[in-house]
Amino acid sequence: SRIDHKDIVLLGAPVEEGAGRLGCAMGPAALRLAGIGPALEKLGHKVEDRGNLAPEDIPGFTLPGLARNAARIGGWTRTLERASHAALKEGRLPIFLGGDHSLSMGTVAGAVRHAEEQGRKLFVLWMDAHADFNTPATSPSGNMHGMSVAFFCGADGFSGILPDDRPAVAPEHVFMCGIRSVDADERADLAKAGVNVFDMRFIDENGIVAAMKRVIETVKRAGGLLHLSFDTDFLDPEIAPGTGTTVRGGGTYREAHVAMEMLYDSGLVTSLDIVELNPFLDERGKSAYLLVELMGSLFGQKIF
Ligand code: NNH
Ligand code: MN
Ligand code: MN
Ligand code: MN
Repeated sequence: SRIDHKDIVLLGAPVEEGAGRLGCAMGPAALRLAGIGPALEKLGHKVEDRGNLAPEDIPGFTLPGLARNAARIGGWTRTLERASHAALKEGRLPIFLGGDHSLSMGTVAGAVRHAEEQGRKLFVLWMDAHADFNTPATSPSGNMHGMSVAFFCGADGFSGILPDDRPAVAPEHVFMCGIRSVDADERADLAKAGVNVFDMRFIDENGIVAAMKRVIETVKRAGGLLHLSFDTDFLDPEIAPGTGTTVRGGGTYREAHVAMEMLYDSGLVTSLDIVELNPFLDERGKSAYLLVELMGSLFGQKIF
């Protein structure tokens, strides 16, 4: 078999209570229907679809501040943290089929625990219109899909979801790409924490290739692991309407593809989330098919 083949596991995470509107629970089914498994197999990878996960029950759990459905999201976080850690420990490349972006609270927490056990650093590439750096104290909406990065970077305000001694991701190891909607307190916290933000203006002025080169070089130099978290709303709503919080001026078709192509060539991505696909809002599978096509580029599909 090909030497660059990956042992991929698909894990459905039909969580939708972290978003402001329902429908993301249908995301895993839509990605499967759009052919994610066969697309990756066709590229020479071994793909094992383990079906959908289910959240742990944490009856009565709440968080101080504004955090809607904290018990449900806390339960998903515990389940996904274990699933992510276990898949990486087995030497697999887990692809989490979302589901809203709160699922990254668990998937990234599991990945950083694994990285730490390996004596490696975990880097996160967050491709999104939004920074998802709110906390229950700063969030204007209370939607936990807008809090994932703050959570896995160890921000205050989330205690009781995971044990206190779990490792956090260093904010300087987080790279955000495509950002164009940030809340007021969130902006101040991002700057204070030192997260690397390639916003849409950076991409307009320098190109997405410059942003990706910086990410890839940094991770390579550190010998790090790289978790890619791909929010559907990174993409421009003209090409990906099937998501709940569209923001105009997003990544183009070719910007998204070349980013995925560069990541494939780097060989660095060790875990992945595909999130915020809301099939109820999509147009005849357009966004689901595009996401599958982009995953093709991320896993070795060549133009020529
Ligand atoms: N920043 C907003 C909030 O916290 C929106 C977050 N929505 C997202 N994030 N889709 O990717 O509610
Ligand atoms: Mn193998
Ligand atoms: Mn997001
Ligand atoms: Mn978003």
